[in-house]
This record gives sequence, C-alpha cells and structure tokens, in this order.
Amino acid sequence: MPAIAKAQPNIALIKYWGKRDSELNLPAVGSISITLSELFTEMSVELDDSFSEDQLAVNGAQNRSLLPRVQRCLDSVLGDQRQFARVASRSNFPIAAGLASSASAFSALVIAAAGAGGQVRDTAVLANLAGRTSGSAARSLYGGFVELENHADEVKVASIRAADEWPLRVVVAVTSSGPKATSSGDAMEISRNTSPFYSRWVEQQPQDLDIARVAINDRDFEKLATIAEHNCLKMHSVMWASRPPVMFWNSATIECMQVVRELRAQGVAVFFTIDAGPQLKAVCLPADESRVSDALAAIAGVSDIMLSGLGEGAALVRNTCIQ
Ligand code: 2P0
Repeated sequence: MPAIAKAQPNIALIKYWGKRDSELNLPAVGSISITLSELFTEMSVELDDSFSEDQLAVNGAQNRSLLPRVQRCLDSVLGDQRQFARVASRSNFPIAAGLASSASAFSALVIAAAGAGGQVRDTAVLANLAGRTSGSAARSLYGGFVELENHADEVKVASIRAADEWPLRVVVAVTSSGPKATSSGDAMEISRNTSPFYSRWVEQQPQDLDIARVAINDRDFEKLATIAEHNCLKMHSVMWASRPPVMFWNSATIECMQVVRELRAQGVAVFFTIDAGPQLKAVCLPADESRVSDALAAIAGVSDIMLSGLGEGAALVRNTCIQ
C-alpha cells in the first residue's frame, strides 16, 4: 500500500534568497511565509522489494529529470539502503513556474516517505530533511503564518499564528505557466556570487523579520503590506544587479504590481509579492478579494486567477488514489 501525503505551497512574505551552505542547502537568511489552502500537491510513495529501480511520475507522466532530487530526498528520510520506490505526484497548479511547487512537493515527499517506511518522525526533523532538498519546503510542514529561523547547522520552523486567527486571502495572477528559465537554486548562487547588493540583503533581513513578526502578531495589515512589498522588491533588486542579471518578471507582472499599488492608494487592503517566477500574488483582506481579483483578471497578460485562503501544514492522508 502506498503512503499518501498532501501538502500546500507556501508564499514567503519575508523571502529566503541565498544559501549559506549549498551542499547542505542551508539558507543564508530566515524567512516568514503563509501556507495556502486551495493549491496542493498529493504525493504517494510505495516501497517494495519487487521493484528493480526507483520510478517517478509527475502529473501522470514518467519524469527522469526530477528523479535524482527525489532520490536524494528519499535517501535522507529512509537511508541509502532503502528499498526501491514508486513515487507519484499530482499538483492542481502549474509546477516549476514560481508557484512554490517544490515546497508542496518536497514537504509531501518527506511525509509520504516516512509513512511508507513505517517511521514516526518529528515534524521538526522532517522539516529539516525537506529543507535539505528545497529550502522553502521546510515551511510547508506547518500551517498559517510560518517563521523559519536560521540556526548554525539546522533550521527551526514554527507556526507563529494559526490560519484562522488572521484569515487573509491570496489572489494569484498567473502571467505565464511555462517553466522558468533559471532554477531558484541556480539564481540564488548567481546572486550570492555576483550581486553587489547581496551582503546588504543578508544583513538587513533580521530587521525585516522583526517588523513582519510584530505586524502579524498585531494583525497590522498596513505594516505587513509595507514590509512585504519592500522585502520582495529588495530580493528582486539583488537579482537584477547580479551578473548575469536574473529577471523573472514579464510586462504583465509589472502591470499587476501597478494595479495593486493603485488599489491600495484607493484604500483597498492589498499588497503584492512575487517569487522566482512571473506570477504575482496579491494578499488581501477577505472583504477586498473580489475587487482585487476582478482588477487583476482585467489585465491582458493575466491568463488565469487562482484564489486561496490560508491553510494547514502537510499531512499524511490515506484515502486518495494517484494514478
Ligand atoms: C521563498 N523562494 O522564500 C523564496 C522567494 C523563491 C523566491 O524559496 O534552492 O525551491 O530548492 O532551496 O525552496 C524558492 O526556492 O529553493 C524559494 P532551493 P526553493 O519562498
């Protein structure tokens, strides 16, 4: 019987950008994110002595390019003497397009792998194992507002406010669903090695984290909006100043940013954030969701709108079948 886990992507409000140790995939900075409720990845892992090799299917198609990363993650949970595995994942949103699909995939994978191996592991341990494969995946083990603290040789991750304590909404404006040209991991290393702004980015992150933590604690939307947009634009400025420059936005991304800023100037409680891809995520209060989504949907370059609330962390489920 396969073990099946379900996980949601998370969107960083204070971003992880840059690695302190690329071998161990340890982040250079702490981060704060929100876990989504409506976007998800389901992951099944089956271990059997009769299998002669590891296999990976992504959205129903065999995938060899992602297999080595999946194998390293399985080894980290089950040990490298493990049985061969059949792994299948299915996501209800575009993958590798800056929508945090690796966060939902690898947080689900560590849980499903532990389940398939009959292991009972602490969430903190699984978060660290997920983070070794994809830094942001460590945060998807937890729900609501999540902080990742960056310690010497591990990360400490915790939910700092439950999803239902401040039920913000997220409007995702998809401006391109194709895969990105540069992976997040490669782009981070280019930034670390070449951007003249990188060291200032790392230095300033504790201040941004402090401000965001207080804003979340006080449910101060305006304060969170200001620091989240600043942190996002600072991260992209680090990338733009890298050599070669790393530019994830397209013209529709910029139009979306302008629309969000105009709405906020009109008193709508909304702010944007953008990750390693051209999609814009608008975070807003529930009462403003339809106004935000209508305004973003009206932009010519926006091909799709996805709506989500805040959700729970990754968990084992057993009653779903992935083909
Ligand atoms: C974040 N991103 O905090 C930042 C903001 C993208 C921009 O974490 O190299 O796939 O696998 O550790 O987790 C996306 O990067 O990177 C990411 P790796 P990951 O969400």
